[in-house]
Amino acid sequence: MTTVSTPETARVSARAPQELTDGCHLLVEALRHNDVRTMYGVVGIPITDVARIAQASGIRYIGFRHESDAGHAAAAAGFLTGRPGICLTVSGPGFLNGLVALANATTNCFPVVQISGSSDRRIVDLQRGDYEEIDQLAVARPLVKAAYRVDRVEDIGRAVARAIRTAVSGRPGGVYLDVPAAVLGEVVDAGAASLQRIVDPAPRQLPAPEAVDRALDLLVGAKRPLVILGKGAAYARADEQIREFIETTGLPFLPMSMAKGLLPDDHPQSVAAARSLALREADVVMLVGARLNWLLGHGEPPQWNPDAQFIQVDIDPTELDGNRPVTAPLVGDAGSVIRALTERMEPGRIAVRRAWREELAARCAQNTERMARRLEAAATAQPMGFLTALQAIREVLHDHPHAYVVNEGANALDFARNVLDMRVPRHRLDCGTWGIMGIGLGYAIAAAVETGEPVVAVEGDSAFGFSGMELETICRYHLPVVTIVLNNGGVYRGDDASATSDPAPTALKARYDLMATAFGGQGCRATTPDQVAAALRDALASGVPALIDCAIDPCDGTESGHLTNLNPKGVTNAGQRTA
Ligand code: ADP
Ligand code: TZD
Repeated sequence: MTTVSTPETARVSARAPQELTDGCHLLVEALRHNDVRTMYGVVGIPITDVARIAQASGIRYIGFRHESDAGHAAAAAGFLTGRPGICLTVSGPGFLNGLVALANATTNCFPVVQISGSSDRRIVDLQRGDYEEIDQLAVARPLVKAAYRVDRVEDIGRAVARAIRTAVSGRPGGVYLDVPAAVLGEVVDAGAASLQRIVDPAPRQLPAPEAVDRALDLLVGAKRPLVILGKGAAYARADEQIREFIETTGLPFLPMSMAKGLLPDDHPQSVAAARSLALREADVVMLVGARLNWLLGHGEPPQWNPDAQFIQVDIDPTELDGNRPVTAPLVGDAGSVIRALTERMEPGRIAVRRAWREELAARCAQNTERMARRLEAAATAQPMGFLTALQAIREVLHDHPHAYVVNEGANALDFARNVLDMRVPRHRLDCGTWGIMGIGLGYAIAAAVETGEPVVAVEGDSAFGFSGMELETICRYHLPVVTIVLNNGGVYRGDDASATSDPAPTALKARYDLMATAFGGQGCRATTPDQVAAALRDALASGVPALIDCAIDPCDGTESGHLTNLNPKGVTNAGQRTA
């Protein structure tokens, strides 16, 4: 049994020893004891009572239609609050449904704990055929940061503490906590089961002074320096330190998609509009909470300068050197690292050369002008293209800088990322590291629940379908979420020819606005940009759940969006090599 020393724990443990409790109650108490305020899940055997007890105890329980969406919601809650989101699932298939989200959260470095009921161990382990039988711990383990099982009711406090600590400390990730039905039902003296409140769940990690000086020396000698901010930098909540460092050094920066808004997109040092040039030319690149994975072309030429030297700020040392050698590793949390850099930097020592600033500025101006012309040409297109609808959305969002933006799809993602500017940190949530579809409404629900701010989910029509049933959840909880479906009638595009009388593999067809009205929300079909803007303005003003189905030209967009090159080439149907 765990001993505890905080006053809160003493109060919990000091109850009369004859008082009885059980696994369900203890689990909820353990979560409350560690400041869990919200839980996302789908109920059923054996965890229905856990949800009921949680709700009665003051934890907000949000009931979903599918565990994957509940898991994505918990993951987004983790990213947005810096505390692990909690997802509750039933055993077997419910557990498996949640696992995609748990693995995705691990990949994205979001802290989350999936707590799942599980079937009778004595039957599962001999594969005798139990209700929802599966060896959940073994299945989860390779996909998550850690997987634990509680085998005795008196270990629940310890297990919850361990799961939360693991999810949120170091590089955050997904933790699986298996609680067999027998443990949930086990009755025990309340006095025999102590709770554990974890102290300093994600301790600061400071870099060594010599590592800081090494990085500073590299920046001082750089001719064409560049900073890349990733979602790890956004997660670190070091907004002020990062802004001060960027502004006092004058370094040009590029935000990755979920780091948009960490500094406003219209910041004069942002070189997002000159991205290709910046990557190709930079000679010293400082990565802050961003990995050199496929999203950054693995740091390789020709996209990157073959002679570039890297400074990498990351909380996880195993991330370094995987793709390009790191000349100046800075291992620690981004807040502590940036503070150390600022403290040890002599004023004026880092100065960005004029030639580099001017080269970037000229390219930014050129590309911004080119984009403005594209937008102008698309502004009144009929039928609407992606850019037509997105301009209308951009105009409205300009007056709502605190609205959260959730974004998924292929073309819907690529266009919206470029068109929708962000001005506030951690207000954009998207497909992330895996390029996963299905995060949309789960992320949107969590953003609304955790922050109370309005949420606008900009969805491709295929992407929306993955979590579309959660529209009912949004309506049931009266959440201020506006879902905008950029409906071009298909995966990628809506104009593929079919080889048979069946629809083409990419074809889709629906009036999504009717779903919203079916669930008691506002539904609207928009065919012009004025209608899109008016419907969005109304929905944001009223704060009621709404869906705007935007009729987009089926011919707009490209196969796989910006990722066409990742499709295998092979031969055409006529046996020719694909170009
Ligand atoms: P992006 O997709 O935006 O480029 P990635 O998800 O690839 O970002 O990278 C995020 C990185 O941030 C991960 O390597 C993770 O270890 C790191 N990270 C997470 N939290 C912190 C933190 N508090 N401080 C520094 N690095 C962090
Ligand atoms: N399944 C999952 C879980 N993730 C995926 N990324 C895919 C399938 C494949 N996929 C993409 O990569 S994008 C996409 C799918 C199905 C949908 C694209 O169509 P859309 O967006 O309607 O959402 P656009 O704007 O029409 O391109």
